[in-house]
Amino acid sequence: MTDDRELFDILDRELERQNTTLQLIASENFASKAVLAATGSVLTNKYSEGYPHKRYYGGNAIVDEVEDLARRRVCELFGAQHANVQPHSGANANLAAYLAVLDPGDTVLGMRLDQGGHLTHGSPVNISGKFYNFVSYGVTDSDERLDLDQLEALAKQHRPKLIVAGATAYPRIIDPAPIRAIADSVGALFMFDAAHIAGLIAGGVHPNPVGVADIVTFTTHKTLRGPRGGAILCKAELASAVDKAVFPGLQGGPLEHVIAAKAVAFREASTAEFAAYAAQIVTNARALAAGLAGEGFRIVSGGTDNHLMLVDLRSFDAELTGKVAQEALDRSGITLNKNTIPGDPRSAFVTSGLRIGTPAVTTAGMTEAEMAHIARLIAAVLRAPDDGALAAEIREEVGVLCSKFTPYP
Ligand code: DSN
Repeated sequence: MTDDRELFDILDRELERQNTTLQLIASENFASKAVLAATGSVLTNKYSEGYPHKRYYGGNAIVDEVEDLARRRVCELFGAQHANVQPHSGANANLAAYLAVLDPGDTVLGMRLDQGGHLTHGSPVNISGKFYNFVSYGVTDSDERLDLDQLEALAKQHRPKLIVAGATAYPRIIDPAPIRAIADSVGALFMFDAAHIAGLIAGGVHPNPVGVADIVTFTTHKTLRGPRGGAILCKAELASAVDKAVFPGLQGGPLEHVIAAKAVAFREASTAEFAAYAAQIVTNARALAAGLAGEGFRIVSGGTDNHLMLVDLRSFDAELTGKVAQEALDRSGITLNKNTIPGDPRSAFVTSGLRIGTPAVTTAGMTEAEMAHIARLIAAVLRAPDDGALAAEIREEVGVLCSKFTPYP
């Protein structure tokens, strides 16, 4: 197929890494072969600015079928009135949603980055925080859960045009209903960023914000297990504004090969098998959190309702940072990321916590017994993070474990 060994040898090594080490990054997953095939298809060759049946270039009749199929499937999956499947990423989907309903300088409520929110929810270093007047809410000190009282008080004080819910590092269910009520009480629009939990919603294990929120954005590659990309669902009355914001507002030619892969993923996510997968993600996350708690780690908010947990390392070892832990675990074949925890005294580059997710290992077929094993491996590494010989031993044990659960045999 190719004589470009220089590049494809590198890809072979990445395949080997994914097959032989533990992937515990909460936002990652293993897409199916059908998703990979669509992503690697000839649709990458086609320019199709515009939308189905209204394109700027010729030759798009077949592309139109692909994009129509993706839009129809995702609307059916989530019960949406309108879908835009063109956003290249979750960040682009969020920015397009803002562009659709806000003017520069408008006030928006979003979750604080260091309490679980996302960069695009108003961080000062992101365009969202530069172009719009974001005011941040967070979690309570007492139970580390979304502080709805604070959200309501800030909404009354600042009268935002938009309230953004959703998170990138928050382990609990986010119920859209009370946030809708707060938005209504101040006349705000309500956007739900479901990037992390789209697969849990599709699988019926988390409440569906579609129909409750005015706009729902999400990524297709996390719990939803599709190709890397984003999407927007909205009420019919916002369809035209959302479409105009994505193109020509923000993006150029859509990635129709990725849209084809999104269509594949939406079909996969509509099956009973996927619902069982989504439930197992949460079962596994709870088992892993319980195993880690048993090893002496404090789990932020006391547990998890979704695909991830935040681990406070200080109860295990007051000196251990997320940075050191991430690097030590990486050397041992356990891939995850350092993360700030609510009220973290350390910076985002150092942190006192880890974020650990179960979507990928669940796709690989692991269940509660493997979660207990992984908890023991993590604790063993972190008891002696500088021990190179121990890292090599654990790396071998991880390899044996992964050989029984290989995502791409
Ligand atoms: N990088 C994604 C995550 O890990 O949550 C969000 O942008």
